[in-house]
Amino acid sequence: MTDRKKTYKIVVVGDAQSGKSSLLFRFVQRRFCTDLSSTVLAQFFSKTLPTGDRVNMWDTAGQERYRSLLPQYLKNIDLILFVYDITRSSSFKHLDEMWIEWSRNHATPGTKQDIASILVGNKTDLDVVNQFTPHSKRAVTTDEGKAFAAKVGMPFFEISVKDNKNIDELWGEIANSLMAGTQPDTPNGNGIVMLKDDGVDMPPKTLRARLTNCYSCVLM
Ligand SMILES: Nc1nc2c(ncn2[C@@H]2O[C@H](COP(=O)(O)OP(=O)(O)OP(=O)(O)O)[C@@H](O)[C@H]2O)c(=O)[nH]1
Ligand SMILES: [Mg+2]
Repeated sequence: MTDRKKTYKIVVVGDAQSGKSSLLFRFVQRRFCTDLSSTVLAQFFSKTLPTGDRVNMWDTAGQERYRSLLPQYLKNIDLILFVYDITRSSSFKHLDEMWIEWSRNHATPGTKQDIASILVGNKTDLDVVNQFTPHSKRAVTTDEGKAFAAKVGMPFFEISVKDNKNIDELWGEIANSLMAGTQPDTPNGNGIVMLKDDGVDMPPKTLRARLTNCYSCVLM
């Protein structure tokens, strides 16, 4: 046994405007950021688990124009978050029609044999009916989300990044999933994630210069 810390890598994919960057901001900075611009290519976030293990998170651009450049961010990953917006059915359909298969075609596993996946429906705060909004903006029901999650074999969370709803629960699932079954003394599980020519595990200086932002935090 060794007490060397591990480094996990996760990637977040889904349609533009579904709230991927907002979610990672919420994880790392514990706040809802209202003035985010649409992500250009990818952004890097990092957060440390209570065990001291690090979770490096790549937030990818949902806009189609960047798609051909994204596969490099899917190398050596441990977990993928598939995010859709519950108020836009197209963002839900595109997971089924495109994002999941596209990710499986390009992803390669990191510290573990299998890549875990979690389905996330965001913006539940818009599912309200009151005197100002007589109709809910929800376009994808919870049951549809659950049924799809069952079909593709993923845990499912409906969240509101804005209202901080289910965010800790989602982070808990991510942490559990990453820590489950890790072999501390195997070559792939010894806590050292090597930079590889064909992949991106940490933002190297050249790449960092091209990224719009890099965020890091050591809070759980
Ligand atoms: N009401 C509401 N709006 C949200 C929520 N999460 C994100 N948004 C808003 O949705 C818009 C898109 O959020 P982003 O986080 O930039 O979306 P993205 O998926 O990163 O988009 P791309 O970078 O273009 O792929 C922004 O205006 C956010 O403020 C939420 O939980 N509720
Ligand atoms: Mg973004």
